[in-house]
Amino acid sequence: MRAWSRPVRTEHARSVLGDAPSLTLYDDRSGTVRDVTPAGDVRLYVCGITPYDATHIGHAATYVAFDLAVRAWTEAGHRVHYVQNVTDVDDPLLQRAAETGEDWAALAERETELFRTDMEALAVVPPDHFVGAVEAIPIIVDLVEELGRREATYRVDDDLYFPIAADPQFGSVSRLGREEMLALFPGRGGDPDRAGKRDPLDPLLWRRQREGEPAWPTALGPGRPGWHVECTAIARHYLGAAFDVQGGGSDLSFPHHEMSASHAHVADPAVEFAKAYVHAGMVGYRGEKMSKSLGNLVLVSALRADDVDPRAIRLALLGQYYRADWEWTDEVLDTGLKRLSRWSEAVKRGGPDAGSCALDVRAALADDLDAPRALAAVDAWTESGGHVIEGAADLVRAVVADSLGVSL
Ligand code: 5CA
Ligand code: ZN
Repeated sequence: MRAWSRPVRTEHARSVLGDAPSLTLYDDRSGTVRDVTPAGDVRLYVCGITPYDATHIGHAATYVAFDLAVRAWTEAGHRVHYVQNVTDVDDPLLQRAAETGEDWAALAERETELFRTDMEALAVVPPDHFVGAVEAIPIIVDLVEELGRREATYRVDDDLYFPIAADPQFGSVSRLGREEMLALFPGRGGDPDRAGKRDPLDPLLWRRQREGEPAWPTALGPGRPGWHVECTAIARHYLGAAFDVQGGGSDLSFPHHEMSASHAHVADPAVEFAKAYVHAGMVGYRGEKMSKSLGNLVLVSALRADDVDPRAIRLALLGQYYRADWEWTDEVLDTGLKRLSRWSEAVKRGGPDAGSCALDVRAALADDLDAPRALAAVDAWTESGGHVIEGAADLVRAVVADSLGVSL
């Protein structure tokens, strides 16, 4: 499906400073911060939205975090191949549509469109391929058939499941113990109690058509795909094997990224799924994880409708370290608003030499996306006073635009 418009890139910082340093990221699978950047092109997959409600600040924080990575790689001279899915058919979407009486496809289309406008307002670089589950059904079916040929599918009634026992590497992505997995599974889309499963943790691959549910006629029979296999199929099809980074919020580490990787490991045991698994922390609001299912949402579109400058929203997000869990509050937004006005004034006024500020911003981002440290470097320049040097404000503007995604 269509993505959204690309924000303008000045390229000025790169022409003045040359290539930014190589990006290191915390890889959950190895438990270390490491250089995840290949020699040539970078291949990135980030799990996209399930479009049954509007983009909230938690989603925005996750996509802005991976946007910093895309920008850091681009500034370092890499071409980034970026793929993101849209889970445009799945239980939560169908449930919401049934509750409100809206057509499920119309709901998905409307919320996906709102997501596009929110991402564009936040100056998030769009993926090269923005792929809906519905349009991906043929490649998902191909993958399930491949798993079938490897004897890694079984029937429960007319539905198809994946036996986690087929994957000797199962558990290597999240590195959780079985008890922890069993505790998380039901709250994250799993159905441990379904009668007939070989293992309570086995995930659904293909759901046979039910009365009143959408279904597609395929070689697997009429039905719709399971969630994890959707991302495995889309990532492998558009990026190939052993792509560089699989990303999303930390709530996806298990089961979603574990299962997606497991499907891929069984479909082709000779290659890895992703080389690194990177997760953003969970944003909370009023003491709980911000989530569509709990309904404690701060929507990007609602803030925009209140005339909050999206650049201030972005700066508010960048003020939080991406890997930490944090709470959205009025003060977080206020800090972003104040920073935007201080920085805008400062670049108008001009300031001292900005070479070290620009290098500090790039170094902070290359160091596992330390945006708060990058902001502190710009704060220091804006507060430093002293002699106004020609071109200094232009360099600050450029690095803030290209690396941080904020046009002053
Ligand atoms: N469609 C699936 C992924 S394939 C999905 O999880 N959709 S979602 O709409 O629930 O979430 C979209 C993205 O936002 C995911 O990467 C998820 O991890 C992230 N996310 C959801 N809630 C939060 C939150 N409160 N804080 C930070 N990130 C969040
Ligand atoms: Zn996904």
